Amino acid sequence: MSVISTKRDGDILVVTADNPPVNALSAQVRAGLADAMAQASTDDAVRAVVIRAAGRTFFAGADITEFGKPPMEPSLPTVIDAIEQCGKPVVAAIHGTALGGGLEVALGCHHRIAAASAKLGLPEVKLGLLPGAGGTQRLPRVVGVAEALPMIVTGAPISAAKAQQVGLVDRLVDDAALDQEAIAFARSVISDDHPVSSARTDKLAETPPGFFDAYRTANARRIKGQDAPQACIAAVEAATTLPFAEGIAKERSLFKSLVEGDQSKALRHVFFAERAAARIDNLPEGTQPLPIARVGIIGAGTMGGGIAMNFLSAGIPVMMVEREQAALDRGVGIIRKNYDATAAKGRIKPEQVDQAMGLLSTSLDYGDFADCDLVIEAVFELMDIKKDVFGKLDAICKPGAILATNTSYLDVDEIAAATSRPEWVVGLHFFSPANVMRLLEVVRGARTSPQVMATAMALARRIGKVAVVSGVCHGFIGNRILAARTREANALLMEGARPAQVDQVVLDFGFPMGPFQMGDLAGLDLGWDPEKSSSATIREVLCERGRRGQKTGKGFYDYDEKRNRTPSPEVDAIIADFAAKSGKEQRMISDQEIRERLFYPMVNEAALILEEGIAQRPSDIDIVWLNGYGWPAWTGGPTFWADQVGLDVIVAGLQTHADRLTDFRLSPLLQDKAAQGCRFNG
Ligand code: 3H9
Repeated sequence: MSVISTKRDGDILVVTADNPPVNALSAQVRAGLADAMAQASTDDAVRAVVIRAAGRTFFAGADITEFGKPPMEPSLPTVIDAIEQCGKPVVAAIHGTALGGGLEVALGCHHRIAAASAKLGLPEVKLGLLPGAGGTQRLPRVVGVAEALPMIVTGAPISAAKAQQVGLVDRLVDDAALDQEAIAFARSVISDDHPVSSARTDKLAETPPGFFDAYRTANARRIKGQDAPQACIAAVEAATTLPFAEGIAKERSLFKSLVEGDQSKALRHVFFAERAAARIDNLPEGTQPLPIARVGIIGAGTMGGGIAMNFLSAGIPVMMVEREQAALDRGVGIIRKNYDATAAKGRIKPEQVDQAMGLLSTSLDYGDFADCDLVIEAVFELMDIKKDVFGKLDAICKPGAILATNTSYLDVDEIAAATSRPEWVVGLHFFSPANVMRLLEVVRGARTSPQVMATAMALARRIGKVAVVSGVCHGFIGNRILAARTREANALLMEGARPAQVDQVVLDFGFPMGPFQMGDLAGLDLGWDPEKSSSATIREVLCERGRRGQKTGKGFYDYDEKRNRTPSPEVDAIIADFAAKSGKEQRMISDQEIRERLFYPMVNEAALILEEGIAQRPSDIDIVWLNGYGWPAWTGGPTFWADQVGLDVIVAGLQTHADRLTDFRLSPLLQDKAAQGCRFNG
């Protein structure tokens, strides 16, 4: 069947797109739309047009797979011009998501009518692009710059109700009535003058003086180092200073340079990487996820509470068990406080807080897990404790219940061996704060069954996580690579670098935080036992001296009451003392060397992880670091970034620094790929 079909409803031509799964505006779709518009213009019996889409959504944008390939005619801007210039009114009937090029098509139409559940947005910036089919010029003309600019620069979609409120949508209708209403609406406007978005100037005239400079200043930190948001602002500003045709030319040229640039390539990689991560290798065909209707959680601390919120928010009942009532009460109190704070910010409705809390039950008795389909433990990170917990769960939980550990480092196979059902044991490694962080490492034990894996991945999607499959090893994918960076960050201190210099290199790379800032934020005493402290590491000495991180006002840095950090002479002295004792020569270390020493070993660790089969594919490693550790998305993640740098360059750098690197073993996989001029990705 053709991706675009037309059908007459009296004097209305109904143009339907049917290009599953998301009606992307591929070359075929564009050609079909162009033909349909030609038909509408020449057929005298047609007096108005409705453009609609079959399946789950209106056009979700340009076909991202076409970027980077030779352009195919007709271009999207040409098709949209043809729609706008049609002498007969054209109505977009929007359901699902009108995104990117899809919303640009709608903006080319003379009217927009939307199903109440629809969402509209220009998310191109998330792909390192700007709306390149007139969106930066037409949207501000239709809704004004104050509404248009944030939509274009953040890429966040708006609801149909909001779209109606700002004048982007003419009419909102019940989902089921959309097609009928769109046809009736088209018929009702046949004799009217039809509004042409590109010809409008009324909303642009409302632009306050200094609007763009103020926006740039207010958002400077958020968009630092990123090409696309800057280009988005420049293009929307052009809408206010240039005639439409010149504004479009400016948009075109900015789009062209973005689409050819490294940042957009990286972000497009991320888009597909995120979707690839959801796939489990070697899953027998037809493996179906099991239903999860009730979840048990052991531990009401920060982690257990955060994990619980994921399920409560998704409408899944939770049974939370602790050893003492006081701990349970505290945990429940924190969960409610978190929900109340979210409601106070307007992100959820007050009744949703009650709904979520209503799904939470608590108990001091493991026996209450008997009817749970999944139990997740978030208890202290000690093998003996975990084994004890799993032994108990095995005795209590019903057959077919999944037993999950939230361990960040421990051997999931050893934990599974404490049960009589290792096939039903899986690692679910949430990141803190677990109700906020998107990443979930789903750890596949040697005996974890395919169905349990499929269930865990499906459940992750249901609770809005980006899940990545990891094999069993110390620290799994994320923390194992983190350890490689931490080792080098510490070694650099001993050689003469200062925490602030190391952190600055990481900040300049685009991370929100450097390793020492991160340590201070998390607390340097994590896992530190004052009874057993032996003053053997800088970190131990810092803890001994009460420098336990931000919470004590000092750690690697000194903090003022507003948590502003300054380098600490005391820390410098501690480091110098350690360095002297170790006999390490102190030297000036360049930022370039710090960068190579921190990031190249991470790439090496990623390669080791791949050759050991811990990660299923290179892009999974990128997804872990982008979503769990603040790696800047516009560089694509560790393996994509390594491809851009050149694996040969990285291997040469590792060899140069080899004598100074801690616990270093060059990955044969990395070495081979570099020698053959290969990449990790594609
Ligand atoms: C643009 O429009 C540029 C223009 O301004 C200028 C041009 C000149 N193309 O996400 P899902 C695939 S830029 C190709 O799992 P959901 C996706 O890879 C574009 N493929 O579904 C996946 O494939 P697979 C601006 C696409 O229900 C499958 O569809 N638009 C595209 O969770 C299902 O996707 C955007 O950035 C595409 N545009 O979410 C919107 N979109 O099954 C991007 C999806 O093989 N899309 N695929 O893994 C989305 O945000 C979500 O897909 C959407 C549905 C919300 C629509």
